[in-house]
Amino acid sequence: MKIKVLTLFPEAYQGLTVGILQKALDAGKFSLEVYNIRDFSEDKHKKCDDYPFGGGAGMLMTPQPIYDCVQAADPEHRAKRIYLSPKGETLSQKKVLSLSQEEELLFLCGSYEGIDQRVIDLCIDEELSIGDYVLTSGDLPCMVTINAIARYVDGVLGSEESTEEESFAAGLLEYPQYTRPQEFRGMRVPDVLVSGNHAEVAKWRRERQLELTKKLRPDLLKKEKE
Ligand code: 21W
Repeated sequence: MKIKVLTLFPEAYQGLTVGILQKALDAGKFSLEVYNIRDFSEDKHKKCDDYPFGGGAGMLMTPQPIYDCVQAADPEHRAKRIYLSPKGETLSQKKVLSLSQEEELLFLCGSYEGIDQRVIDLCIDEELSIGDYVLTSGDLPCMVTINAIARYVDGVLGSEESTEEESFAAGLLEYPQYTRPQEFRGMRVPDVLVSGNHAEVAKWRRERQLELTKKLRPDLLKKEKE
């Protein structure tokens, strides 16, 4: 998969390429190109913001640098072009899975109070939010989305951390997990987990998942039936 990011803060993306994701990039499982929108500004001071017509607080991103950056990054519109926006569809695991099937993705990140509506209308295929809270730009939502998608790209996760088990568990909270020692501060690991009886272990985990989900996220159980 090819991923392109258009942002005013390219340096922030160093924080994305650590751990499993860095390994996957090194192995060529997917590629990440980060474009600095400011590089495309035709203004003599490389300005990328301006006042909103009609007035109001704050500044908007001006259309020219964004439009030219999109044309440079994706001249033939091969990518699904996504604008990270508080107005967008809320990201879900289902959405992550469907985006992971794309050959090429372009993410446009806004700063300030947003971007000129005309670049959205001209260039963007869909808008995506990560939830109902206010951040300062689309960059963290973009990194969250890429991180979630990358886990589904073939060969990114080893067999140890496969997404197989997750899809079985879809719609349920995770069961409690324990590692050594068998007793810690007087608290023992449940006997069934050290019994060696795989069927009993599976049954125990499923029961805990259902119990926890009913208690903490009853909305998920309603969804599973839909
Ligand atoms: C937040 C920009 C709020 C502008 C019209 C009239 C992208 C985000 C963002 C941001 C406003 C996402 C206005 C969850 C987020 C993002 C920056 C409000 C005022 N508009 N997902 N007045 N949360 N945030 N604009 O903040 O760009 S995806």
